[in-house]
Amino acid sequence: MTTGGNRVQWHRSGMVVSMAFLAWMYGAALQAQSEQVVEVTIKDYRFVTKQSTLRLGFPTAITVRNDDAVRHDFGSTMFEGIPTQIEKDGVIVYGRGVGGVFLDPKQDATIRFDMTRPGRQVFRCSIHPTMSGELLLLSAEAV
Ligand SMILES: [Cu+2]
Repeated sequence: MTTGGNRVQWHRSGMVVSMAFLAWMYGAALQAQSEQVVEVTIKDYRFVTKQSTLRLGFPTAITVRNDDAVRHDFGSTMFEGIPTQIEKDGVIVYGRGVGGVFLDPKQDATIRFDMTRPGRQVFRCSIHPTMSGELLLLSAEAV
């Protein structure tokens, strides 16, 4: 993501943030049991992904951990235009147009959103262009 939009939109109007937060709380309360989780570990300049079958339209949490001693980036266009929540260091940021998250050595983060786009979703590290990985999303009919 060298040309993407704002990576994380820290500055939002308070009203948008609180409405979004309420919406998220509502969603979390309803669907805490059905969240699908993807685990991504960054090690030796590679993305190692653990995922089960991912269904569209379900709340999804991508946990990313940087096990390397250098800074990495988990960036993707899969969040484009989708309300996305990023939790890092106990701080939750919410926005649209999120491009991804930077991770310092040994840092982790959780990205939550609703999967809505089928197919292969690529993610990359903008700091190290050779690093990339992908998720495969199946449509509901294919499950
Ligand atoms: Cu990297």
